[in-house]
Amino acid sequence: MKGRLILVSNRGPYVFLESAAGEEMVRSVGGLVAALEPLMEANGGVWVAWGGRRGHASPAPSRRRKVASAEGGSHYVLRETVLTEEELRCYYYGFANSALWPLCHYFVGRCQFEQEHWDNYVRVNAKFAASAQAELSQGDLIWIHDYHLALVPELLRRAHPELRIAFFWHIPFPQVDVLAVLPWAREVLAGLLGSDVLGFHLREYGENFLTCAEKLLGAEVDRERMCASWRGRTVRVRAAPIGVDYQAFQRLARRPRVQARAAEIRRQLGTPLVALSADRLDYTKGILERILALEILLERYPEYRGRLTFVQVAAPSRTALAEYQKMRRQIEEAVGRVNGRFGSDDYTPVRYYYRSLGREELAAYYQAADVAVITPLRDGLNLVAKEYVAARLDDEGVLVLSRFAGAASQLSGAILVNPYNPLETAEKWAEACALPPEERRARMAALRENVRRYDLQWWLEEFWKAMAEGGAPADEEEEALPGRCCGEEEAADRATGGSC
Ligand code: GDG
Repeated sequence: MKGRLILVSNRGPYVFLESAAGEEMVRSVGGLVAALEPLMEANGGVWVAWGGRRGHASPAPSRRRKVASAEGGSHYVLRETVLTEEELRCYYYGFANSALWPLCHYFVGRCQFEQEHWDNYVRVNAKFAASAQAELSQGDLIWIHDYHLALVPELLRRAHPELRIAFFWHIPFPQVDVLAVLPWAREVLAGLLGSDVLGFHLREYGENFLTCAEKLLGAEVDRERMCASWRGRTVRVRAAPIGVDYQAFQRLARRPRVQARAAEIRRQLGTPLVALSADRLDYTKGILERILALEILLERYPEYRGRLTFVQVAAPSRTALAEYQKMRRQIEEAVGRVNGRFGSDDYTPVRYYYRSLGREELAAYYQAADVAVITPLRDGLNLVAKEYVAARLDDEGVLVLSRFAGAASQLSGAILVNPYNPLETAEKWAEACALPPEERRARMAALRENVRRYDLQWWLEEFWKAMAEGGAPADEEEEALPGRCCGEEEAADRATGGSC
């Protein structure tokens, strides 16, 4: 690639905490950072992001620092965009997380649409665009991430008509009837159309985008070639589900320390069966519904009482929002109820950890779990499902996965459930616990093959290819992804976008 890569995302790899003792850099948790930091560590470049700092009445100018890779040697530049308390409240907690996030996950009733939030969203997007522009040199490639920064492509395009701009949208892109509810849907669509290449996990999300661009904005779209023409430019829509660094997870899983810790976890839990989920604490992740499903399972299948422990790791997220605080209380009440109903002096059915674990500890939990129960109500993709598979060293382990996670259309081998139906989830969860060994191994072997093949590197290469093809239509055939959902062919089609 000529030029450097300039990544632009709301959350960067670190959160900066300021106290009387000075500044502390804390690693942030989330799918996007987990996926992109290895890329920056390997290739260098610039990462423009908000550093989690708050409380500045008047914003300091952006700060810049070098971040060395974990192995030393290479480094990348982290340029921090500093936001005021007001901007954070309105742009981040407001428009991004109380309007776009619920809307794109089909929680229309949870949406709050406030003019003040939108105004700040516009202002903050301009701030990120200015930070990126300050770093720009000839030949650089800009790669913007996620729903917080939908206006940045158009803002940069106006200033630099020739700039190469890619965007990846990490969450679902909703159907037109849902996006139409957003008072600023046209502005968001026009913002995204400033890109050359617009990436989504699934073809279905890309198709939703094209329909929205056509119906709400009047763009000309070509669904076969997956592109939109708008203001004299062609924008290619690509679908490629993000992968995980399979080999890195395998190396992590092989560490004697991780294996010893996995054995210790099992010993401490003390039951022959261990089930696991790890999520940011978010209503989209279906944590409460999962606890209810476990309650039904223990009610209907008394043989699992005393034999099955469910570990729920809930990483704190968006804690300033009242509805997240309320949800946390509801989850903790449900955990207490299930433990009260089915627990005893030497048995705790649910182990609930409200904290973020270190990578090694998380890998040890992945290894210790006989079953992963990953049942979001809606999820763009879900990396935890893939990480669980990548962290296994043999063909043991069963993945129970929500139909409404983007990963479901790719991960044949998983047992799919409707997370809105706790009875079905309980039944499938029990089935997973009792799966015959041959079926278990066949399912896990298929999962491992898929996660190994369509890994992070594959995803990045898809992105480089799409960027190299640029905005111009091309006709070549693409390799299809194996998948399921509505038959192999259709699923493959959904998972990889056509080229335009
Ligand atoms: C968005 C989309 C899409 C979780 N707990 C801990 C921890 N994690 C890490 C996991 C994983 C990441 O956080 C979560 O990724 P997900 O994909 O599950 O979910 P989102 O954060 O909502 O991500 C999602 C993703 O972007 C990528 O495009 O898949 O659909 O919503 O990497 O490992 N990490 C550590 N401790 C924890 O306790 N260290």
